[in-house]
Amino acid sequence: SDQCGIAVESRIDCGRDRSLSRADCEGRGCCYVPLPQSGLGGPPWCFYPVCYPGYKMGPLLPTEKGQRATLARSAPSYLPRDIPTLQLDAMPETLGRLHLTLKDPASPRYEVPFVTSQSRGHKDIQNPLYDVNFQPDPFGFIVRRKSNGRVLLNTTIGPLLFADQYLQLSTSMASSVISGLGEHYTPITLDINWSSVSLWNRDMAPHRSANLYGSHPFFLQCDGYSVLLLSKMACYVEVFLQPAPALTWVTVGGILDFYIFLGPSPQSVVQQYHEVIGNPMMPPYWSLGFHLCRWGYTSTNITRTVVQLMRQAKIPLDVQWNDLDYADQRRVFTFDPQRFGDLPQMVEEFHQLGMKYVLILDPGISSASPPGSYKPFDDGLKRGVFIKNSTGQILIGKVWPGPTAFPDFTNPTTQDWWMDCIRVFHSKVPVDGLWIDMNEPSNFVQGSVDGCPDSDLEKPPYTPGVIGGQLNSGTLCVSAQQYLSDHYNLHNLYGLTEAIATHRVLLKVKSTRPFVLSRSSFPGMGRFSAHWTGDVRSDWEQLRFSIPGVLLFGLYGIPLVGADVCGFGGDTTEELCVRWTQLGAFYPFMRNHNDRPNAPQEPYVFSQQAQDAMRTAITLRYSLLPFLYTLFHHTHFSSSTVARPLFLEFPTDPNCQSIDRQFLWGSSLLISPVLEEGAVQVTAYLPPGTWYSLHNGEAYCSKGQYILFPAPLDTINVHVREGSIIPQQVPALTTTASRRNPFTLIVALSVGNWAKGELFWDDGESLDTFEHGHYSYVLFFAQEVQNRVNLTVRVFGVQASPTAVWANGQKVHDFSYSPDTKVCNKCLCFILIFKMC
Ligand code: MIG
Repeated sequence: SDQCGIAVESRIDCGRDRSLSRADCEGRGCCYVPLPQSGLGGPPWCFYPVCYPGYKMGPLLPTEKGQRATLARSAPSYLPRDIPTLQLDAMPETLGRLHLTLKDPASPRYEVPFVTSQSRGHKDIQNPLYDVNFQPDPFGFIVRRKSNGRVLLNTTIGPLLFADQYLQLSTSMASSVISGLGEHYTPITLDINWSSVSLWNRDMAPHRSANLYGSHPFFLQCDGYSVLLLSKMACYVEVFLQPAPALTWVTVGGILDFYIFLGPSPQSVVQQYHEVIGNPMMPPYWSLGFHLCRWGYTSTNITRTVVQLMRQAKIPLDVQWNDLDYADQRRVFTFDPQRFGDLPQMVEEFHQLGMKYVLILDPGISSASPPGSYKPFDDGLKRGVFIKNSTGQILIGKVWPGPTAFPDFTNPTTQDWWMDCIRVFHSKVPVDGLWIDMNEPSNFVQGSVDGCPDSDLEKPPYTPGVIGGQLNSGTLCVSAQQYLSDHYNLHNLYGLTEAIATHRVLLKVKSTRPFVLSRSSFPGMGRFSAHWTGDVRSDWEQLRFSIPGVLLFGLYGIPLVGADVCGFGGDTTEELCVRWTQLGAFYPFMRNHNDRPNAPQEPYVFSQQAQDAMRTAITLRYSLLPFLYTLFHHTHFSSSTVARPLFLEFPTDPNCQSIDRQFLWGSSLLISPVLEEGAVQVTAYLPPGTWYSLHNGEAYCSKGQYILFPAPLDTINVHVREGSIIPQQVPALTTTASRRNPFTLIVALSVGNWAKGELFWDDGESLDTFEHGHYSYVLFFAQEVQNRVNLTVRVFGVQASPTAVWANGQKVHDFSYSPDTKVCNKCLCFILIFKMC
């Protein structure tokens, strides 16, 4: 009938919960139209008719924050335990941000409390960028961009389902180019050809179509600029994508909670998203240096030797790490009395060298030590900090130390206990930062050593598309009890809550900017922690996919991110490790890390030629750190991205839409690494305009085209965008030393013969320097008039009148300083100017 005359690409699956025969399908009131190919993975045979009965919407009434309506369904759906009555709230929060929620008014369900949106209330919003229209029966809504009438979302294409353990909503999308919905191993744009992604945090080495360590239910429409976020949910979410283009959210609990961001540019969409989840933290300067780690530095002496060999090779190193090797029987908050007996002295030595030290901290607390011999567990037991099973006993799983209990970081008592554990440990071993691993949380047995109960929570009516097939695979029983709710509702928050607790402790203990590196993540984590992309393999494909991996986390508001340089799993090769070090020099977070059984991959183990190439790459990074740091300042203060996909900077250039083998730092450095074995050239896209080689200033005038560049083993291609000034500093073996070196500038003139740039500078580690005014802000402006380049430097925030100003090694006599505004004109440095082509 007409009701089933729906284009194949627009069919919405009526049998997601199980596969249906014709009779079952028609019994649901759905259309059954088989297709020549098998239904597996492709378009469904059983799909909803044009008009499928569902909720009916009552009148919209004004509230303080917007409008509210009640939805009711008269007949039950095909799902167990329908919620018959729902409350809809539509809340215009800013001109570009609309918030919609659908919940069960009768029994509150768990909502994530960590999202920090400050809504101003709709009364202040005069003329928003959006229009919302509701279809009352069956319920659906349509969001349009007011300026051009373009439909951004349309949920009338399928029914709303809202049962106790199954919530579903479908919407059309404005375009088929979509990014986000991490954490997954994908290119930067998602495949919408009948694909699906599962958001359920899991300890899983990155590979295709697996659910990985973090969950980010956020997507960006690269050319539609509409975005949707499902934020107050930490339970299982699955998203189905189809070529209509359309998507369907399915979740197994909680509420439906959407933010729609209207941009209009993709860059402003990202900003609007970060306003809701919170801007990223300002990292300590040293954390932008080079980090070196491996699982298998089995003693302090071995660890010391690593540092010595790096210094002998004259390769910069800011931060030396230790993995689990340091711990006594792998129990956190202890150190092995033999192999790591002098750990405190070793850390002290590293500090003397101007270096920092970070070590790993797993959440699992050994529960099997003899009573009285392991304080973190004994104390935690007394204070009731551990997650309990469904019958109220402490849930015991298995991780590296053997049987372990899991701290419940949603409990304030646990946060205090964590503080005490770290404080005591830190008083002996003054670590500079903490690496929180295994916090999905990871468990080597399914659920617990005693298994899990046979319940609806453990086995929801809908079988999730996760690795292992069950929610409790590789983690805790989801019926386990936490302070705020069941683990079912909190699972995806475990890493975030641990990161918050750990950040807070470091803040208290050190009173400087905390450095935390977390494997698991959730929206908002960038305020507390950095992230690495987990157990990547040492191969060329993983090298290539590390770029979208890193760029996507920038969109998610976690800009301090990198993949393990040279790969974690398997043996690297010299060539791969050189190329990875070159790319890694442009990850916002750069750490070389390796697994125990593999061939060593510290820079100094390779040939002289490879070492030289690595030194060149890392040194290049060090010289650019003032620029990188300034980008972090902007991201922290006004929310942008550091490592940036090209489409964000050039949204109207269709060539940029799916580029993820190259990326930008901010808006002015274009990085084009070699990602293929044996290659000594790279084909790189240059967006329209003039780009200068960072190495020799050679200019390329691009019409928006691919250009073939030489890329011998010692070279990574980096281009400077016309019109920009890049502040640099003479590199050194640590940032402690490089921060004392002279600054230099690269001035890349535009067609109009001008360039500008900026530098944010402070002591690199104090808290809230920007908020307290303890910083300098330098603006550079250059202009060429009649073959004379005139460079203006204005330094803001100079606390006292400088006694002298130097430029290119010569005293500047005509600088001026104003004590009122604390601005100094003409205050630097060594300058390099690139000429136009
Ligand atoms: O089950 O601490 O991703 O970086 O070296 C493996 C040992 C546990 C996983 C981390 C990896 C780390 C390793 N850890």
